[in-house]
Amino acid sequence: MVDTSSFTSNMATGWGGAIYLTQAILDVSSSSFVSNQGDSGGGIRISNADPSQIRSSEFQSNVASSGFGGAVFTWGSSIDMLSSRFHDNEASQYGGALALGTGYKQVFDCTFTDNTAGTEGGAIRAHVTASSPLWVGSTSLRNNVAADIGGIFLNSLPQHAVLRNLVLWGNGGDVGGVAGASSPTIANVCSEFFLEAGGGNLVPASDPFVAGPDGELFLLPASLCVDAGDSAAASADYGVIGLDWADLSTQMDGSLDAGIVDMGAHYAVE
Ligand SMILES: [Ca+2]
Repeated sequence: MVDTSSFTSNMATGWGGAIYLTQAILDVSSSSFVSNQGDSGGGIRISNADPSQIRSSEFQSNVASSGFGGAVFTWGSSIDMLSSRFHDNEASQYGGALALGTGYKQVFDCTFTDNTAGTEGGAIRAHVTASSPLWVGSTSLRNNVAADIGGIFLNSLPQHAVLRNLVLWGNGGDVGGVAGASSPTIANVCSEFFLEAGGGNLVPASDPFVAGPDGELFLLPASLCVDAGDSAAASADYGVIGLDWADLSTQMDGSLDAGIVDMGAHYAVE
């Protein structure tokens, strides 16, 4: 267990700049990983580590110098990524912030900004199959960059991925997979691009975000993404974390989310 810890400027010539864990459970909370570097998993690399969790942590400027997952690279591991922020991480190949391999994967209430991948998935690249599904909920992504899909790249069988209550802007390709792949379930998503008909998906006319002082992606009050989410789904997702979205804010002024849930990541009010 890692709690309230800082890992800064560590370097590995192999996997996992700060942490490499196999056949054990990773439980990280309220910690920061800054400017660490490894071949793959610039911050953390885990394999066969069930069930692992990363919560309320920050990953900034970590680098996968010759492989995958600038911040975190997983394989054979179920993992919950909860209420964490990923900024300016970089992978030479895929998964600028997260490269998620086999295993059951959830990403809830996370913020991804300015992450970069050389190939696929500037923010997230996930391997998705029936036995390795992916859920991404109440998460915000802006200005992530990759040669192929700056936002979320779904490898293999995207129909086993569910994306809901997300806000994406400036990723130069928000969600995608290999040519001809099946479609994920996309619902109540606010995106720069038309992603999927129906399901409450919206295309705002301009950038819906305003950056907060600590790397938050707040929503502009008049944005289409406000009061447009799936409240029941958000309640289920935040329930995993033991939180209620109505106690959190998507707004720079700290006003609590009321009425219908807002799309995207939520933030604690100081
Ligand atoms: Ca609301």
